[in-house]
Amino acid sequence: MFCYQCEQTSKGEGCTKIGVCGKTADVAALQDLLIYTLKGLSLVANAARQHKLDVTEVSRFTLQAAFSTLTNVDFDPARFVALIAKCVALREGLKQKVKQAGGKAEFGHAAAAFTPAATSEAMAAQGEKVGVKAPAADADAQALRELLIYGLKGVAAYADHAWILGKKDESVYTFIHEALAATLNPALGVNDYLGLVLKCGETNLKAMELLDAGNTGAYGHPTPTKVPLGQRQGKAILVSGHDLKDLEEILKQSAGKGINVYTHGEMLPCHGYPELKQKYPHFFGHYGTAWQNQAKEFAKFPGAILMTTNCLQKPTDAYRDNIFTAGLVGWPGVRHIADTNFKPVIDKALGLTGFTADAPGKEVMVGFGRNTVMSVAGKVVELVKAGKIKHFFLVGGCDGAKPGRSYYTEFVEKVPQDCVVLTLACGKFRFFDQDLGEIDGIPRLLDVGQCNDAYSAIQIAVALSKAFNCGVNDLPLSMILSWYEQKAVAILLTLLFLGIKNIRLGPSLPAFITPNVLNVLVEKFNIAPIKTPDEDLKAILG
Ligand code: SF4
Ligand code: SF3
Repeated sequence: MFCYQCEQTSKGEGCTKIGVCGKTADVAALQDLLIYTLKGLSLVANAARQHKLDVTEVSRFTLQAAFSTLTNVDFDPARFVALIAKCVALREGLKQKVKQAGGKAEFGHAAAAFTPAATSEAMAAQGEKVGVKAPAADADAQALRELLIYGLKGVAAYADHAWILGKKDESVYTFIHEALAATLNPALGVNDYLGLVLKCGETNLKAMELLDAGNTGAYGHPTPTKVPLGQRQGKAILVSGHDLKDLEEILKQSAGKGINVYTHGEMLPCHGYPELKQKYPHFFGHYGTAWQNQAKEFAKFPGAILMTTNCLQKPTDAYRDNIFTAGLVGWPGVRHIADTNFKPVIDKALGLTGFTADAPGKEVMVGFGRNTVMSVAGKVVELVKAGKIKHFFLVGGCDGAKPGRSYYTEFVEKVPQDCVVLTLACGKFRFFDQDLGEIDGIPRLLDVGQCNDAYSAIQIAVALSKAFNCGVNDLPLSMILSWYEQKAVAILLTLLFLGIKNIRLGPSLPAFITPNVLNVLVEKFNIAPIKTPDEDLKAILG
């Protein structure tokens, strides 16, 4: 086994026996084999497009399959065996169509002709040979190839979320196929890959724009909303992950049954969507914090739990019977709901005690998406010009279990009173319930949303740069980012594509980046690892 795709990777080098995330060696190898099979499918899809053939089914499959290999999504070997078989079947079917359309029968690489072995074990052995250590021009090209593949997994994830909400863009899927196929060429060098990773960032911007249109089109623009962190007496369902459609379905299907619905992790910002919060009075509040605390938090939740994509951890015995997975999420032996009929979740909630008494708690504010923030842009500009707001910090990204992540809590605590903190994604749980107060009616802590809402944060930065008549890099704005999985990699590539400089990244730099590649990123984008909150604040504010 060798996997180093996430921030949590063992010793900052690579997981070699079992993933720190809980991924087993066979699942790691099957995921590598699936990516390899997708590369072969991509070669055929590229040829099919040249012959103007319809590749809709192949595109959707590619998104789902790549998303399944994202960290903390699917740990079930059986699901990967099925995905690999389907990938080969789609590839062979598409080959026939290409041939009938007068195209070639050979695709120049073994990946397009590969046959999976008969057993899961033998397939895992095949996967071991085609993983991250496959030949490349040199170590730097290999590093950039893996950076590209992880970025593509992130793009696939966002494009899949968007597809579920009816938003599609052929250019996104075309690039994913072209880039996956390109990684099969061992002659590609550093400059080729640099071009591809920036194009990946550009494509991700499109995917995120689609997703933004999907979310706001279906559920309205988020508005400032207070979310209770306490509990209400009654039966309960907890929904975690990022899939708004699943949350909506749970709300619809559980209405009028005496069940209160709570969000967990990245679902918190969903309380800000008018079509969710205002339509369903039993959509009550938020429970718990970020994904890495789920074992502790889920064990104490007295209701049913639904895990949508992405960050699932190994369920403990304390709640194994109460948890369900949906969409692309999977854990061997955990009940999976593939068709959005959530009756089993509702029945489970009705059979459990629920909360036996009201337990009032704090409240947090969500709903500062681009629409809301832009509506007060004029006032914000005035406050900056009057010297009342000195600087903006975007403190966002993933959370995780490492102790170094307390940097982000401390950073926000130390941000001076005349500065505003924008945040998004699950890293916010390091400080989300702090009362940072207001500056002339503008809250000092603005929750832009999920990691899926990074498009909204980018639009806010662009709007501010227009209001100040300067470039985004010239704004009094600093990005202090934390990464964990491959959605964050895709967002980072988007920021680089947009030419955003001076990003501070932590808690540690990716293990797959070589010193030479890091030098390129530093030279071109002045990207820097986080130091201490004091040092970084001093360097930024002077
Ligand atoms: Fe290790 Fe991360 Fe890979 Fe899991 S996803 S095996 S923690 S590098
Ligand atoms: Fe978090 Fe998984 Fe990345 Fe959506 S829930 S940001 S880690």
